[in-house]
Amino acid sequence: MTEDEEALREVERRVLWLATSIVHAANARRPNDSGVKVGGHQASSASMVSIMTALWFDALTPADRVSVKPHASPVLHAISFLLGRLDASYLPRLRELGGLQPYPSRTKDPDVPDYSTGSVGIGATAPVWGALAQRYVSAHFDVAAGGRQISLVGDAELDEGAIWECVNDPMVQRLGEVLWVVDLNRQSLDRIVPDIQVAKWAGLFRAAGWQVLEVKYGRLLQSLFARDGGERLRDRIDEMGNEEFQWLLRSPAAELRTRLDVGAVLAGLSDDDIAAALRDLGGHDLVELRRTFREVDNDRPTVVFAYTIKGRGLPVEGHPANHSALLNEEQYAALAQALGQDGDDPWQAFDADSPAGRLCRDTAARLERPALPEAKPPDIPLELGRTYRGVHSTQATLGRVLTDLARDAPDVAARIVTVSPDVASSTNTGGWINKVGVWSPQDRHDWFAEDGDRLVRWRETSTGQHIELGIAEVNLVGLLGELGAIWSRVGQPLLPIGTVYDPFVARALEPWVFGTYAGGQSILVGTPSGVTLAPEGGAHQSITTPSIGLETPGTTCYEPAFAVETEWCLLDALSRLGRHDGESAYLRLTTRPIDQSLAALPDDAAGRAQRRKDVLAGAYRLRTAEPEPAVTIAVVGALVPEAVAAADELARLGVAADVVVVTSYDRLWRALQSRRGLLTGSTYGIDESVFERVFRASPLVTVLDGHPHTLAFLGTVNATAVSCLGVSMFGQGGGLQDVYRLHGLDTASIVGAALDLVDESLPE
Ligand SMILES: Cc1ncc(C[n+]2csc(CCOP(=O)(O)OP(=O)(O)O)c2C)c(N)n1
Ligand SMILES: [Mg+2]
Repeated sequence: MTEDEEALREVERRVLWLATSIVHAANARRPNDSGVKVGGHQASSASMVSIMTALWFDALTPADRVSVKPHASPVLHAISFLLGRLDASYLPRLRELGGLQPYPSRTKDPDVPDYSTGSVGIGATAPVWGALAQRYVSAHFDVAAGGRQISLVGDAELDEGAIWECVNDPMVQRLGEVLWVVDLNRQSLDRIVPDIQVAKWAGLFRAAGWQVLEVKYGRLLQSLFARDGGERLRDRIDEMGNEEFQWLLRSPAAELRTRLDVGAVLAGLSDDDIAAALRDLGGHDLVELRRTFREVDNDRPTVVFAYTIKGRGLPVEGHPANHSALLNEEQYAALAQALGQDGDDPWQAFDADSPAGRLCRDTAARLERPALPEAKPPDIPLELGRTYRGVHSTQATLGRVLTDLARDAPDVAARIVTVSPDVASSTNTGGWINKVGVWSPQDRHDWFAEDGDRLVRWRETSTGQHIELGIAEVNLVGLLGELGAIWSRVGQPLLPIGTVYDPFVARALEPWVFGTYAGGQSILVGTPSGVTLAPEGGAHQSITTPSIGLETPGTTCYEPAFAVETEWCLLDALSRLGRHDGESAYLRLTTRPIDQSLAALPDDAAGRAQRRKDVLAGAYRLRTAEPEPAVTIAVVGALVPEAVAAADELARLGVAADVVVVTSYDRLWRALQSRRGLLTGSTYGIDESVFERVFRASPLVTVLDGHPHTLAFLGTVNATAVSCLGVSMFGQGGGLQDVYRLHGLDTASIVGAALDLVDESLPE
């Protein structure tokens, strides 16, 4: 072994020790009076030690970014410590408040990782979307291209649909900077992964245009294969299922010769030699790993299947139940002895003058990244000054505002990037796309350029600003998250807007929330929403999304009713992106055309400014009953015409009704929490005075094209009775008024609910 191989081995052993100790300290050494387990994953970490040592201490460049499988976070921290990026005082603080996070976290770990992971499958795909975001930003702004985007993936993560949706997207097969290394330890959480999956996976990757590499055998096993009769041993190992291999790993060394039954090739080997050979997999052989990483192509994505043993080097290695297993004190002491370490003083870096110490120092210098420029998001105008006359839907307004921005605020428009999973035209972003073009990493010929019969001109260039994905909502939010995090990676903010049919927000929900958790800032537009898309039917009707919008942290949800409100809300959302104190937004829109005169927008500048302020605070009073309301109708979005008609009808019946338009139940809820001193999270846009301005004490009917409970909290604003109208059953296609009637959202239902409340409130 050469001197630098020996140094690398030394580092590998220390990384195993530190990673195991980080988990041990959290569980066995830190006082825990709650009885709740602390946890951590020593076996999952051990599985990845050699791969990560070979990457960091040999293969990586400073431009490369790596997403590490969630359960190997201790390995990442061990490496950070050895590279001088993490203070030793953090090492005993895994899973402690303010300490090291259970899974790599970009927003909370002191040694900031390149990607947050935790939800399996999502962290694995993030670097693919990160690669696209990096390419996009370097095609449009002064940002250096390049750098590999690497995922270190657990083999059971390949069960996740998100993986295959991502691999399958046509844009992905061109991304030569993408490298996935699969930690093929044949184990998931509960079990040994059945049979042999790797041939199937390799075929899927190849069919999707990826380079597939394997690092399967260590050099010891390879030398045995080269002996006389070695083929028999190789065939025996290749053909055995995962379960049998794991069983052999757990078998006593003395039994292996018989259980393998491969004849003469093992002659002359001791039982312990055979046990060592069986464990000699490529994913634990630094030389083989190094060699394999050098074979990676640059013109297509690559997946490396690295064969490993879960728990390698620990007493639990290969045991089917080792996922959450923790070494006991005795086992820990034995490990300390085997690795020449001290369990009572575990946090040792290398002597600076030793070969391993020099390797750490040189690696730290090699991977040093230049300081980032400060991200400066553009100033976003408060409004665009357009007058919206006639009939408009909020969905169509979205497209209009985007094209207006391209004309009136080019520095803002230059940073906008829209993304759609095959619904760009049906969500009304066609005009914008015609203006800015579709982005493609390479210019592509438009075969239909001469065809005047198309709503969207599909001009694909490296400067376009719309990214079109296949129909996979999970991919949409994956890309949105990375476009929305790019400012924190390269110092250039983007303003990403994704459009999706509102019912499919739920399909993308968990990865969308994860992207926000990980620090991505973007705008998701769900449209059309609710049952208002009436003829399109029950399959496309969204019901629970208002709650999702209200309850998702780090996200402001708006549901405007009129065009000008849509403009204000979108501009407000844009002004929150690409900044340290920023956040995401979710806009719930609809295709229902509404007469804009119903908005009764004040003509004077002060009145208009006040309306805008109220809209962004979450609600404004549209109708004021004189002298005071017997009932208030609080209505959201598409249902404003029914609420106004109901107020007219009530007036005819001698019942005075206020109409309040709720534009952000999210901000209203938070303002209410704030009023009680209970607000946690962002205070941006929260205005407690909105309640005094807008809501007068009277019984309240709430009307929402979504689940009725979402607005129930409004009854507490003035401690009044409240009746909540909304959608609580699966619907069906039909005319708009028929559907509203079916769900009890039509004018008559609102009037009925209001009269019931008024009756109840009358003195006996
Ligand atoms: C979306 C999601 N589902 C389930 C889990 C719980 N979980 C954590 S690790 C794991 C198995 C991971 O196996 P693998 O990826 O092979 O990693 P290993 O620990 O074997 O390296 C599961 C199911 C999770 N973190 N995320
Ligand atoms: Mg596994």
